[in-house]
Amino acid sequence: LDLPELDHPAPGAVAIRRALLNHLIYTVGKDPLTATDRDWFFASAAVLRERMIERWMETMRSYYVQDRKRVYYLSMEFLMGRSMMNSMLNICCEKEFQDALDDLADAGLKPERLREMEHDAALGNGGLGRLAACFLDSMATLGVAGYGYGIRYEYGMFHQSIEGGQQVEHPDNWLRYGNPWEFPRPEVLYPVQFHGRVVDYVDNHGRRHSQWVDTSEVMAMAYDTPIPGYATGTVNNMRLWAAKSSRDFDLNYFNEGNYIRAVQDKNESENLSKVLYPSDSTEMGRELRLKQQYFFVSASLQDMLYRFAKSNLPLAQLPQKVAIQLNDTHPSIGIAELMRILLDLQQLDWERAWGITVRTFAYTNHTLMPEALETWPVALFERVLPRHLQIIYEINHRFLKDVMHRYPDDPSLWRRVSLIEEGSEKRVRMAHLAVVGSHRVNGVAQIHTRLMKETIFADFHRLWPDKIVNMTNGVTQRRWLHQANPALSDLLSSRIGKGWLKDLSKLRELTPLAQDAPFRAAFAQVKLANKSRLAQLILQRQGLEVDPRSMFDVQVKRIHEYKRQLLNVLHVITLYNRIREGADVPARTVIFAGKAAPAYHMAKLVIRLINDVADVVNSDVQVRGLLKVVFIPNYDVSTAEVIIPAADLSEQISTAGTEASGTGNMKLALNGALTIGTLDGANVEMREEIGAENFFIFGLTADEVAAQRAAGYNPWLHYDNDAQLQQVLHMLRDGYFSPDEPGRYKAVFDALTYGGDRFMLLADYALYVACQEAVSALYRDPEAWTTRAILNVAGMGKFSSDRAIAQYAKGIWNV
Ligand code: DL6
Repeated sequence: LDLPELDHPAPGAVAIRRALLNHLIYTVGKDPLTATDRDWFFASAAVLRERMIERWMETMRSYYVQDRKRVYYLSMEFLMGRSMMNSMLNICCEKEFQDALDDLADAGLKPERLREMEHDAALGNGGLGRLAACFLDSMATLGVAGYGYGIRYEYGMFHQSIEGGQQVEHPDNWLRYGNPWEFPRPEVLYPVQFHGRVVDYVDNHGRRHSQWVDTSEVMAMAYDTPIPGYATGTVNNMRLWAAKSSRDFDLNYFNEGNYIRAVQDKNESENLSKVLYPSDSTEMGRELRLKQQYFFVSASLQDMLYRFAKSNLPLAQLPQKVAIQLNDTHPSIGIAELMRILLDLQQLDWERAWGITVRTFAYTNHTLMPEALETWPVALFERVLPRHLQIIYEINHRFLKDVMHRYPDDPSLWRRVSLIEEGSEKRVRMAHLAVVGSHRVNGVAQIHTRLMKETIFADFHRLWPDKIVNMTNGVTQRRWLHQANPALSDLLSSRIGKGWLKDLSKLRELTPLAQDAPFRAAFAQVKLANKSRLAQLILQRQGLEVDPRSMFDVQVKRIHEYKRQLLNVLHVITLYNRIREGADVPARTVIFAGKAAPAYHMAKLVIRLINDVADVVNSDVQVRGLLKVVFIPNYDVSTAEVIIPAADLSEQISTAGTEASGTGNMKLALNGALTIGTLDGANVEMREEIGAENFFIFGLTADEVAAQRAAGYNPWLHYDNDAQLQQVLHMLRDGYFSPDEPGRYKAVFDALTYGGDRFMLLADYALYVACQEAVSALYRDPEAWTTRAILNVAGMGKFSSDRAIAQYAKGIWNV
């Protein structure tokens, strides 16, 4: 190929350029003359992957040779997003790689387009799945021998479009062009059993045993993805399981000449890993979901025990060599499965098996919302996993015997803590199984952990006062500051060095710089550039122009009643009314993004309302450019990476006591947004770190919410005394924003008033509006605003997932 030589290549760039061309030609099979952007992306991924492989093997080998204790993070969700930039950074050739890409412009490569060619790996719904991804990054960076185990869904989180103001879901066919980061392992294949029945038998020594027989079988096949740590040789592994039929087709049907039926059975088995359930924070009691849970847990446990067996240690030592972290209750069937393996296959007696199990498992709770705590009908369980149900009954029997012994006069306590919920339909309580079967249970922010101890797990806390611990969440600064916000990353590094990439507490060194005028100017400049970049995206995606000099007021997260996007809308309408009455306020662009669970009617109605309000506000000349409302469709990791660095104001306004932690709150503050929020989740700790004077807090506290709820919350009290609120609510009720269908938002009005509103929006409305006024006042003083924004960044050192993982390692995993 006739390519010009590089002028001043960074060391390594020449080799990378050569490797890129080689891979384009020999791996992707394309001539540079005809290569598309996507071809170049695949060539780049091949180069990066190649540079990870040796370290990956070396890491795995060293864990084996050193017989390291392994940490297995079991999660139904891993919301990884894109991997290319992360690999570049962590494999240490970011600068060289960029140089090589720039120099290939002559060969037809467009570096700025390359990034966009990568499809997000969206194997998660939101916070819980993204936390798992941040934790993998931090485990690799800290050198923890951590493995992620999950499901390789063929279809990830649905793609959201907005049509006629409403959410429409489309399948996320993320594997269509192939996934360059994964390694299929057709030889790593485990059988997973379902259905069947249990038979009892007595062995030669007269001991009774059980055996699960006549099962149907699905195979789990492994796909491995390397997880590189930052500035370390460590490359860990994420192993995701895909379902494969145990036979290509059923020979019986085939012999009968029923070819179609034979293939149909194969498809049904493979449906197990077909699609991610697109629902967070609500229980979904579907058989397929239970099967997905058992499927990946069973395969993962077989894999771990295979690895453990290579150490030739007795099973009694499993807890010294293996820690299993349950990411929510979704994998908690693992407790019964390990018991089954130890009892039925290894023939251990109950006490020994139980001791091993409890010391191996730990459980992270991510929600206090009762409707999100999984329970399964006993009848369903019995059909799908009959032996596990027996084991759960036995766990419960022994546990309750102990409780009765300690609290002989408290039958109500026995009922409350039982693993089985009695009622018209008996159900298995997975959270109780997880608590009883784990040696540690953790919440994800201080307030959440306190409330766990006081509410949903109060009885268990009384039984085991040391079991429940706190592990406040964190996010990886590599993705959420360095990659997402390269200009801010450079600015910070130019003043305090790059140490913060590995030790986020170093951000404290920024504190004095808040008083440094040139630094403030540079900081404000970066923010403005990020806002322009977002304005560009909004223009491209929606054809809507927004002013980067207006305040970017951002609420991005799943759409859920408890997160109260609706409260934000009430404020927007209030502001709109005031502006129309002539008020002079600093210009705002209120930006929403987020997906609603497809069956969550109220959440979808809120999306529609936001879009309807946007239509009215954005086209009203009386608004004089002082207010714009935007709903950015299809919020995903990549979109978050553009929105978050551009935010001035971060909306974290859940009803106190409902948001377990939040992690978007952390990402936004880390990028210099000021928070307006309630004393909920991690907001509480962020405010402590950042300083109350730099944080906009409003609203009822969790204790006040509980007290009002107990006393009987009366929304009309707030309605009756607030003319401004009435005006806003009447506009909703009477179809101001939906003239084509005046009754469209009557249900919203009703939910906030007659419905008694669990999330108490009206109780917080006036306080919220007043707090927003304080926000506007501060925004009028750009120097003061920027000072506080810098102090926000400076105070975020605690909220790295590195810190969180270090705490898990010490406090739970003992590694
Ligand atoms: O812990 C991660 C994340 C928290 O930050 C959020 O506050 C919480 O809502 C979320 N929980 C879920 C609920 N899923 N379930 N079950 O996603 O976890």
